Amino acid sequence: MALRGRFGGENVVAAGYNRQPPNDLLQSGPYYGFDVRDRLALQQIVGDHRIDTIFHLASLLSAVAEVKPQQAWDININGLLHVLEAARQFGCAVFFPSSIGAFGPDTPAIDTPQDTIQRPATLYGITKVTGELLCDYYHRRFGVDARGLRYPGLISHVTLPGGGTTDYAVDIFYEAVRHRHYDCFLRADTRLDMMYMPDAIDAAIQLMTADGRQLHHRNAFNITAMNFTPQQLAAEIQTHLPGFTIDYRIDPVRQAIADSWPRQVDDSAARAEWGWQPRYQLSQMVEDMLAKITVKLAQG
Ligand code: VAH
Repeated sequence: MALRGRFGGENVVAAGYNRQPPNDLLQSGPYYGFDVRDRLALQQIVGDHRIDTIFHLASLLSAVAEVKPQQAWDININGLLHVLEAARQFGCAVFFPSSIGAFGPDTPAIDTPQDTIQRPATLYGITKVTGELLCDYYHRRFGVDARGLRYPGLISHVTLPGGGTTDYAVDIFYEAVRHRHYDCFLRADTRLDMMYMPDAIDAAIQLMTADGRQLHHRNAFNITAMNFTPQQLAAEIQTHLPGFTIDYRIDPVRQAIADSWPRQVDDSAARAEWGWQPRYQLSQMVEDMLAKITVKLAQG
């Protein structure tokens, strides 16, 4: 919907598979329900609509990918390959969402450099590193204008959590509004980079509309907006909901995934090469999330 607000409903083709699309998406422009592993369906849509840029977001996330690694490889890699092949065939640009999950326990965890070791410990992270390499290959070998961002945990009041390790930073708001209490599956001191969804969307559009000649990197840019622990997030929520309490019931799988990721990345390359500058910090994000989710839950 953000792309339609920016470029016009009829100029943005939306596609999805797993979830029922919201009515505003169905009513504001073309929508297709199909599996990104269906190469022919993808090529048909890209060709018929003369797509010029593909924002490719289909992926299984970190925690669910550890449960279904073979399916995650199929969706995350073969889906991307089909997107890159369609881009090669029809001359499209491609946006690829990588992740801080593309780093692993051997990566410097503080001020993680733009160019550093990437040996992720999860299948999800392996698909993200592979995706970055594949996108750069298609740019070098076939001239596809592929660009990407290593997103931190993304926080949205629109999309419900989808099986990621950073889902706690969304779940907590629903539980805070509903029950004034949250049982967090990560340790209180688990520090991770995070970003509010409006910033994440703006960053993708800003990267894809930047002058490609100014880019020294492409896949993918480190990017972050804020950095906090569950304890700090809970404390900020308590400034708005004084009765809110949090407990910790650790999920060892997701804790191990979070512990393998950087604590805080250096995103100076994104700031220098295409002017990245986040708008939302912790307090503004919490205030907006609580307000939006209060309305959402009141509407049923
Ligand atoms: C996940 N939300 O938790 C995603 C993201 C950095 C985290 O890649 O899997």
